[in-house]
Amino acid sequence: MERRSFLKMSAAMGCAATVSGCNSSSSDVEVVPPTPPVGSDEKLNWSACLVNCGSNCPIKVFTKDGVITRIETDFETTDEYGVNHQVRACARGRSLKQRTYAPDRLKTPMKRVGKRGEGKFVPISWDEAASTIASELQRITESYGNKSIFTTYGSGAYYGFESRSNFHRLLNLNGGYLKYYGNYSWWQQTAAAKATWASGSTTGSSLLTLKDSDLFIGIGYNPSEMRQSGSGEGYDYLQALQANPELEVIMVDPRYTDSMAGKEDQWLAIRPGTDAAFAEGIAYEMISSGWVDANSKAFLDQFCIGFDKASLEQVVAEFEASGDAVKMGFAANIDPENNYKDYILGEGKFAGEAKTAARAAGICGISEANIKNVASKIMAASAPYIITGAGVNRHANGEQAMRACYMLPLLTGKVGQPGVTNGGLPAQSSLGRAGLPELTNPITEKISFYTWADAVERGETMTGRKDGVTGTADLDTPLGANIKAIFSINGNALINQHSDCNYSAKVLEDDTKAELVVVCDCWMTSTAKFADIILPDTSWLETNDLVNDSYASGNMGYLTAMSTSIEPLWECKSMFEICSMIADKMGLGEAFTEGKDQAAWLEELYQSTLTNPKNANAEPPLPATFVEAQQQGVFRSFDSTVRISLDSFVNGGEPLGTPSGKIEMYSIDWAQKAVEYELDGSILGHEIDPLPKYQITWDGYEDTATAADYPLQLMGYHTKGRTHSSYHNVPWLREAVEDAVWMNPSDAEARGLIQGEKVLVWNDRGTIELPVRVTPRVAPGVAALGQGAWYQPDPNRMGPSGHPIDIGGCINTLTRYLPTPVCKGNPQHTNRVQIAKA
Ligand SMILES: Nc1nc2c(c(=O)[nH]1)N[C@H]1C(S)=C(S)[C@@H](COP(=O)(O)OP(=O)(O)OC[C@H]3O[C@@H](n4cnc5c(=O)[nH]c(N)nc54)[C@H](O)[C@@H]3O)O[C@H]1N2
Ligand SMILES: Nc1nc2c(c(=O)[nH]1)N[C@H]1C(S)=C(S)[C@@H](COP(=O)(O)OP(=O)(O)OC[C@H]3O[C@@H](n4cnc5c(=O)[nH]c(N)nc54)[C@H](O)[C@@H]3O)O[C@H]1N2
Ligand code: SF4
Ligand SMILES: [Mo]
Repeated sequence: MERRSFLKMSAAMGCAATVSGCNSSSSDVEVVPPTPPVGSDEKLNWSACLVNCGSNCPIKVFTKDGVITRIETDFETTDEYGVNHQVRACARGRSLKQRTYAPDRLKTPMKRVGKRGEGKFVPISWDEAASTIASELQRITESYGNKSIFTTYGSGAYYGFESRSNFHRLLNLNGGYLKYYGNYSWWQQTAAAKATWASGSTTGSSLLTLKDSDLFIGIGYNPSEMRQSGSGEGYDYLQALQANPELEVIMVDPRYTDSMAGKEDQWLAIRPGTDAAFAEGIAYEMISSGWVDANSKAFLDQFCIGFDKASLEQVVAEFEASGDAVKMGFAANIDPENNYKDYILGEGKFAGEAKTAARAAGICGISEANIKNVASKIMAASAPYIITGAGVNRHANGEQAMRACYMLPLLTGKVGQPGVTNGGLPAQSSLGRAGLPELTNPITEKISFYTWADAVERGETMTGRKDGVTGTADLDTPLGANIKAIFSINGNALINQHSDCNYSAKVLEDDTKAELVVVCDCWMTSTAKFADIILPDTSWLETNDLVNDSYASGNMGYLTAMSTSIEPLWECKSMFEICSMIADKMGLGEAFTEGKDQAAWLEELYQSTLTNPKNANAEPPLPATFVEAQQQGVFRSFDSTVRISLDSFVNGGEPLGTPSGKIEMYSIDWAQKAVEYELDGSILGHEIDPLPKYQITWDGYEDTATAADYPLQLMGYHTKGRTHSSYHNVPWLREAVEDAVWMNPSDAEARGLIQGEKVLVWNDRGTIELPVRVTPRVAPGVAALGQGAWYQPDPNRMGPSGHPIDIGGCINTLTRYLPTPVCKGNPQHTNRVQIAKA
């Protein structure tokens, strides 16, 4: 069946069976779901699912005698899309009863008794926990200074007030701490977007504009699995397809994802990390055919720099004549010979190296005919929407891969028009809520989120030039302190979510390096096992708070006034209580609380929410007090504004914040970084280039050095069964979404592997054991694994890598810890492995 007729049929049927619920797009039949019976002795409270999936779905919690009886999703309002419709939770949110009562809940504060990482703890009192942390903080501050105190990345709880901000406030009252910049999600994407058009992540056109498009190309774009909320980006995408059945959809991904599942016209199975080559092959067709000269050259001349030599010569001349020292400095590093057109066509200094579709095919695995076909479709489209998802950015040199893909919309010359996007992640809408003020941090230096292990080992000598440290006097002034105290707050990135678990474990095991590791979590995670002191936090269902829709709820904004449905379990305490206690021990109690308890803070923060202009159209209108808001539960506001990327620049004449003020196909900033940054030249492809270029990288498809031992490319992806490592310990979800390494039948057959049998997956960094899923849904030569399973090395079994076998099947046992060249991000999707029967 054609996608078009399939969509029409499913629209008529009203509801297809999806996990996150499905809304009918036809407004003539309003289907009201039956209201589950509420026993007269049952109590209902509103809570929310606060993991880092981009939506904070509201959750209805039913209790009886203080015990959770069941969890329901939101179905309070209409099902009709776009009129403050329901925000339905996915399978994860609906499993919160299991998660809350999981046997591995942290029940009391604990201190380590064995070797760090061994996982041996004894319970201690809250008083002892708070006193120990207070005195250790004071000792470490005096001995090593505030720069030696660090809070790691942690995205497990998108609270409003009860958040990690409490710890930041505490540490700021103690004189400050070392902060990180960036994130594991899309830091290379952000770097690429900033270099190209000077704005960050979600600055693409909103998906609502797909009504005006005739071609959709999604490169590593999988909203149906990574934005699962019943009102999130995944749902917006489905609705957009239903609203425009004529839209032709081409998906470029090494995996056949749920975002396809019959809704695409074509799946192009690409090799991981080769998108830049694919984009170059398309660009070659567009330029060499004369299409760009005839159709978009005027756009490129007016709005971009770097397409051709002349555009760069003009910038150099302008900058040199400006008298501005910064611009003159930039001009000195610009090489007009290194321009996009010559690079693609194989002219000028690139003579003989044309980036043809045939060349691209040999690298990316998509046939020459298919590459040429995509190019033809782009040229023929009146409004192509070409988006590149963040899966492409989580690679070695992912910065370049993203930028290479961003060239395609520019080459069409149509950016700024309805139905078209610049390639960035789609614009999102949000309602506003206030958080606890963190106060001022006098420490100016920051490290990349990803380089914390380096900062433990050699922070004293890390610099801007070599390691991307910011906030120092200049590129060569060292950070000047090693990390000595680590606070991991609602994060699992000390071990599980960071690269190379075995290496991280080694860094942490030595307690003469980091002398204090504090973990605040709700469950005994792999990171918690490396704590000196464990602080058991209350879970969401035990918490009062005002939370918003998080950061990627698509066009829907909402606020949830959460109220505790059960008393804090065991001895768990909220982050506000925990930090108040530690502050007390440090003589900072009054400064921390300002004399207000949780209820007073929540009310005060709520009052500032009332005047936030983002909330002006919330339905129902926000009541006068927080307590009244808690009775209501959810407030929503659908944003039907169609945002077009770069509209203000292309149509409004506002200059961009790039050095040239224009869209930079040639990044002037990166030309400078290429000169200034010091990179390890012995690492394949570890280089910076101001032009977007496909680069052969370590562990990439063309890395012949590792290919012999490790012939398969292994890429991770974000699975429906978890949000990162969160929800891993829910048995229902482990049953619902299999944890297995995907392999193409041809690769499985070559290894004699049978569906479902246990395999070992290994490289030099480690070995994992898990079942294999033999499926044509993954490209030949590629293995794919949902990230986030819990690291669980078995000390009694050594793998071929010489490490204990990780029977938890955590992909980060195999990933390499190597910050990327430009922005020092995480290349966790770039790996090479071998696979054999266990
Ligand atoms: N190989 C590979 N690695 C990856 C990725 C990948 O694609 N591949 N993705 C990366 C990305 S994009 C990200 S954002 C990171 C995410 O990395 P993390 O931010 O570490 O995310 P989670 O694994 O969800 O860990 C969150 C932690 O918060 C805890 N938590 C949950 N609720 C609460 C609460 O109420 N209170 C407290 N105190 N703790 C709570 C959870 O138990 C969990 O331990 O992982 C990155 N790692
Ligand atoms: N269910 C679920 N949802 C989540 C999360 C989760 O853990 N679980 N995490 C949330 C967070 S914090 C984030 S940052 C986002 C992450 O969202 P994304 O970064 O978009 O997620 P990924 O699954 O890493 O990658 C998206 C797609 O890119 C593909 N891909 C990987 N490498 C390549 C490549 O080299 N080329 C091409 N063309 N495609 C490639 C993958 O197969 C996948 O289908 O998801 C969020 N949503
Ligand atoms: S995991 Fe995301 S989509 Fe699922 S319930 Fe939680 S917030 Fe909603
Ligand atoms: Mo992320």
